[in-house]
Amino acid sequence: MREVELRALIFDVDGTLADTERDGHRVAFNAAFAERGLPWSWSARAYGDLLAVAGGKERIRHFAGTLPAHGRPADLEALVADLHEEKTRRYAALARSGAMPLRPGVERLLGEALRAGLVLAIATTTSAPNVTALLEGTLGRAAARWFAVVGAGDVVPAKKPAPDIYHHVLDRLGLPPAACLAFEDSGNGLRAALGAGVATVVTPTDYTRGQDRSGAALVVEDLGEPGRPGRVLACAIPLPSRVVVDLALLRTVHASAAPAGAAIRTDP
Ligand code: XBP
Ligand code: MG
Repeated sequence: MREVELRALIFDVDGTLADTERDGHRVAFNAAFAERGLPWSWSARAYGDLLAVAGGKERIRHFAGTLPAHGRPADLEALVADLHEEKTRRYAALARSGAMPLRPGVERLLGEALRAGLVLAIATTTSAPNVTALLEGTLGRAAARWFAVVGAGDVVPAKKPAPDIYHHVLDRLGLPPAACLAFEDSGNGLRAALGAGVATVVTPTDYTRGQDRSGAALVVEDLGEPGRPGRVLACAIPLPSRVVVDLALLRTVHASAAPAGAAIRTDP
């Protein structure tokens, strides 16, 4: 049994706070490509494969590398930077418009945690302007101040599944990993959190449903709402088949979580 008290909840953004990839980031990437007159357009299916590459700039660079030599742009780095700036402008406008609502239970759990005196943080690969825009578009301008630390994008050299962003957030929180729980949607994100020693709750999306969730402390379809509990997909402790993820449940899961990274086998 873990002896350390739960002090902080660390949230991933894309796929975890909100389901932002298919109808948000992907749409913004395609609009940026069209704006620059490029014959590139990522289908929902192709984008699901491209999500294996964390980071929008890295994703564009990877995609360009898959093109036949004659289709590759001359000055790739300049193009990647320009496209990503345009894409981020478009995505932030979409996020600020409220087009991407928070996933079930997210707003409820954030409020419960704050009222109980827990610290909130964000550890994400996406760019910082996107985080601010999504919080403004879903919770209002003041919500950015709910999070003691926002670790985003290029603030660390290596992106998920590297643990760097979680190390960055833990350092700035001044908390040990054992005092925290992470919330992620993808295999890359889970490995990043476990790599930093943080026990993790996974709420998969359509894009990440089939990914390896080994090591997760809890896998649940979403955080649920009273009267609409989320289906439990895997957990190391006995739970009902559906749960509302609240602080009482999180404290139980946290207390029983094996040292992060232990191979809790889950069938995707
Ligand atoms: C998801 C990502 C990001 C977004 C695109 O981040 O990998 O790259 O897909 O955002 P997370 P950018 O799940 O860690 O929140 O274009 O700003 O990278
Ligand atoms: Mg994610």
